[in-house]
Amino acid sequence: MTDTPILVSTEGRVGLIRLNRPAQLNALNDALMDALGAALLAFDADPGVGAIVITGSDKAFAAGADIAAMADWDYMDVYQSAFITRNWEAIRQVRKPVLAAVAGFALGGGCELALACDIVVAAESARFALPEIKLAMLPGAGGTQRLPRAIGKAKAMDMCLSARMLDAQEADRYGLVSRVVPDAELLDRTLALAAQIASFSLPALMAIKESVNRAWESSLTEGILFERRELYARFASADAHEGMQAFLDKRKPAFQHR
Ligand code: DAK
Repeated sequence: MTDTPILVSTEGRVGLIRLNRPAQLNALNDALMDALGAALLAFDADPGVGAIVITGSDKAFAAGADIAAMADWDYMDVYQSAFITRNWEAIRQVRKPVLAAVAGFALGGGCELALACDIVVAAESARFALPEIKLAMLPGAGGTQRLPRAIGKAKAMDMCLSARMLDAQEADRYGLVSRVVPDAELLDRTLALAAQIASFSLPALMAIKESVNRAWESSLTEGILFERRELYARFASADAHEGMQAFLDKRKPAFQHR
């Protein structure tokens, strides 16, 4: 048992959040999701942080929503309290890049949490599934929407309807994850990637994240219009002028994140 559902720290400009319910394979209960949402929003507001990493344990990123907590709820409980929406969706408000470092099980809500991150780095041991159908539930934290966008309808239907579990290499082939690394290197490699990202201009990172997310949510014409406006806005950014001048001066840019 632990009283601290997440552990929060910073390494340079990277905010690190470790899910910390190892005895329950990091099953996602309200205490954990409240704390995770608060930590994400705190890092998002912290000018010293440029990227955020979420990780779990060696055995589980997260084995899903906490089944023990949910077992007795009825419709009015989840409807009136806006289950999922009230805390899980804090991650959608985060404007900085969020990376998931996944080892072991990423099941149900754990898989959905990874899908809500911007970059997923998987250890060889990572296993991804949306097994809610086994409980006569459905993936209700974005899984039925984000998974087909990530890997296409055919693979997503297979995973949602049959509870098929993907190993890390399959997840990589299908486009569910960004990179696969050895287990022993997972956190170091993800933190190094996050540090590299965080070294870039923060407003440019936020503009890129917002533009790529637009590709999911709009037509190509609207998305390209949005992208073009974001590109024009870079010319109002001191960092963009610094980046171009540094290239011409053959020196490293000194970004002010403005
Ligand atoms: N919830 C609560 N406890 C869990 C858990 C979970 N999801 N997963 C594991 N645990 C607990 C186990 O009960 C066990 O506790 P003790 O018996 O030691 O007290 C401990 O973690 C270790 O688990 P196992 O003994 O089972 O470990 P194994 O290595 O044998 O198996 C496993 C690992 C991951 C294959 C297995 O634990 C498992 O199948 N877990 C359940 C995975 C699962 O079904 N996940 C999906 C959860 S449903 C909704 C929106 C979203 C959702 C639902 C509703 N609405 C909008 C309404 C999302 C739903 C889900 O995510």
